[in-house]
Amino acid sequence: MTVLTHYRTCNLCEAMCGLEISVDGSKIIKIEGDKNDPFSRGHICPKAVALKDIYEDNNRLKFPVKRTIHGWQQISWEEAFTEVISKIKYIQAKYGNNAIGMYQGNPSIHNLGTSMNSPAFAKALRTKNLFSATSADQLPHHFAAWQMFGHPMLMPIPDIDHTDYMLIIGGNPIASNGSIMSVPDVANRLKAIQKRGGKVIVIDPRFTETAAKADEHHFIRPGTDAFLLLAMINTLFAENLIALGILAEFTDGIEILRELSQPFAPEKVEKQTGISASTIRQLAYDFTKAKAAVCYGRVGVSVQVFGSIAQWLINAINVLTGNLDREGGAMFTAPAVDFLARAKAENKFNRWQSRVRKLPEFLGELPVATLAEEILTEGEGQIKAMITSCGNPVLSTPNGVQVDKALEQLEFMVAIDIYINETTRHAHIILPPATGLEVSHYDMTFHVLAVRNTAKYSEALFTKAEGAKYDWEIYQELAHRLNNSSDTPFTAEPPELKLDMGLQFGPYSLSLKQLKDNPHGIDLGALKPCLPQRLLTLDKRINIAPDLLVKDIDRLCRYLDDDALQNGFDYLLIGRRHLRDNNSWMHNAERLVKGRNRCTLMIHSADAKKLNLDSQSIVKVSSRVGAVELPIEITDHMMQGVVSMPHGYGHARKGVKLDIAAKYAGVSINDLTDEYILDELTGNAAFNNVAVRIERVG
Ligand SMILES: Nc1nc2c(c(=O)[nH]1)N[C@H]1C(S)=C(S)[C@@H](COP(=O)(O)OP(=O)(O)OC[C@H]3O[C@@H](n4cnc5c(=O)[nH]c(N)nc54)[C@H](O)[C@@H]3O)O[C@H]1N2
Ligand SMILES: Nc1nc2c(c(=O)[nH]1)N[C@H]1C(S)=C(S)[C@@H](COP(=O)(O)OP(=O)(O)OC[C@H]3O[C@@H](n4cnc5c(=O)[nH]c(N)nc54)[C@H](O)[C@@H]3O)O[C@H]1N2
Ligand code: SF4
Ligand SMILES: [Mo]
Repeated sequence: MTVLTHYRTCNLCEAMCGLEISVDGSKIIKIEGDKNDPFSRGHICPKAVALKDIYEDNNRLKFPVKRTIHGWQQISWEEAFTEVISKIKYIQAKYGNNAIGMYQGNPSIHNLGTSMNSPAFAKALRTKNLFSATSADQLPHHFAAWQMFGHPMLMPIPDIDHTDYMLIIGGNPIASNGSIMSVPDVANRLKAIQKRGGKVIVIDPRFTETAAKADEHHFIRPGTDAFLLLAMINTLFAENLIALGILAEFTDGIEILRELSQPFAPEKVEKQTGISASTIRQLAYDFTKAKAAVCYGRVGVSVQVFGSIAQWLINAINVLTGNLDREGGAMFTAPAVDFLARAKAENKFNRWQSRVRKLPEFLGELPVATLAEEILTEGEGQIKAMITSCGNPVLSTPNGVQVDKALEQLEFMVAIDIYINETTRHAHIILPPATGLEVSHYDMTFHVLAVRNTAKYSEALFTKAEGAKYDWEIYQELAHRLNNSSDTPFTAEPPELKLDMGLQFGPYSLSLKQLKDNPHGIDLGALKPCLPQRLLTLDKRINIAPDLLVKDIDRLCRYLDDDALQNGFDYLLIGRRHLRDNNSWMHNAERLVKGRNRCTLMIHSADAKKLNLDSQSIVKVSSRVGAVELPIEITDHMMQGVVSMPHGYGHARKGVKLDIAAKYAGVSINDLTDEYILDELTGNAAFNNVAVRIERVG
């Protein structure tokens, strides 16, 4: 036996953990954390080992397949490309360019070849109907960053390794390993805050795994974070705690913020938020008392009806207290490939609207909450064909049942994906790229969002299956065939060429060779202050009170004395993540799904009692759009009146070819979530504000 050791970055979540993989030929002996990775320092989570399962998974596709009346049949790449392109061209000629829709999912950003090449393909479609998981996730972060700092990717990242006070709102990094905060080994990094005398505070409707490690946890009613944040800002002004420091020299709009926070004294928001006025005041004091503090909000505050206001106010608190761009506060990265260096301020919002509901475009995309109706509603501009890439909108987007129905009636659908799942089963053709251990890797995006500047390139461990294609080959070929006549010669270009250039032009003048010579990665140091130079606003100033966001406060005010959030139902449903899940697509790895059923409805014991439920009960949960049945889990870790279930389950649909996931099918939370419950300003899905009824079954 000749055992070789391979080093690479795990591409499954945002944490970028370094892996040490021992292989004997094509056999993986073990996958461990790479202790010499300067960023992750040996940390991994259980999902990393599942890279082996994905590599070996018999359900994973390696060659194009076509859906026929006799089932799925393998076809050649040439036949697949020819048919896909001729169908796209036919449909665009018949109905117009907008008759093609495209949805791109989360792994797009976790794959070098896809992240660098799918945009050109999407552009070649010349359609306004582009969608992605962004509008089911972090869109409010981009919106607030663009409005305040001039660019959607200029998002401040918590300097977790140097802060003394970390206020975490709507994030559960112990389970998720951090997001818009690439932070491997987060548990130890949080513990280090406490060891140096600092504090970690969690605001969440559930007492989460992160809350369990924190110094304080406060329950909050889902969707009401904007009230809490305004009351904190109100306190900062009322108690003379505003201290911008050097930021004062280039920040505008302070007086507007003072005025608009006036009606939101802590006492005024107690009922809505469920947090006492004294606690809110204390949070504001403690935040300003700390040597360096950071307020960080993640998906729990993003996917709610006031997601954009909340992300804006989180940034605002960091600015008002002088904690933006300060060591231990919220900082900006200096990545080795710096695509922001040449970026400029431009309008990227509401340049067009969706056809049916007139939802606004942002960053060239429309909100995914409108996808199904754009397919189902007849008339000029109706979507007749779809391309999905790295995405599973049937399980991941609001009112998944309707998305399912919509995809079923398309004239044509192509999926660029590695599995036949809830979404791709509707495709006529699936184009599967090589993935995981078969591809090289560099995190274009997550180095921009990391708590420390590092750079790392990973070579492919295994060669792809013979005759298989890389993602960059697929996207480039598709784009080429759309843009050129069939006799124009073409060879695909590996992403390494552009990566090498990006590194050389970057702030550290690195090269691909240097990264190859350093397989554990290169440490480029802690985050450093960079304002006002780094700002991308036209006037190089921070706008702490952007008009669009200020105007949206009127909408918020309508909820102040009102129970509109409950929509007449008794319970609010929120989501949750578990360390062993990865959105919808990793339930086909036995080692991650075995054991206790995780697809349960968590409910507080007092609520269970009210509903006459015991620990063995199955409940029917219904919302405006649908109903599901699932077992409950009684726990006082839930806020009363709030229930939680994970997303990404619901694999029992007909035609799904995921043998292991089928045994742990569960039900989909997005059969309950509502495509009309949105952050109305941006159209982002508000998964966490779905009101539901709960009944005992049997
Ligand atoms: N209710 C509720 N819904 C949610 C959320 C929530 O918290 N609550 N979270 C939202 C969030 S944050 C997100 S990001 C979205 C995710 O939404 P999606 O991105 O739509 O869903 P995923 O489950 O990540 O699906 C990934 C797809 O990519 C495929 N895939 C995996 N690897 C590769 C690859 O290398 N190449 C290709 N081509 N395909 C690959 C998988 O087979 C799968 O089909 O879900 C959102 N939905
Ligand atoms: N293991 C694992 N890791 C993942 C993923 C995964 O599916 N599994 N998905 C990846 C993806 S795509 C993303 S975007 C990230 C997300 O990373 P996180 O944002 O850390 O994800 P969650 O664990 O969903 O944490 C959201 C928290 O918000 C809380 N919450 C819900 N509603 C509200 C509210 O109205 N207000 C407040 N204050 N809190 C609320 C929830 O209870 C939950 O604890 O995780 C990534 N990492
Ligand atoms: S935390 Fe994320 S990056 Fe690290 S091993 Fe787990 S899945 Fe991979
Ligand atoms: Mo996400």
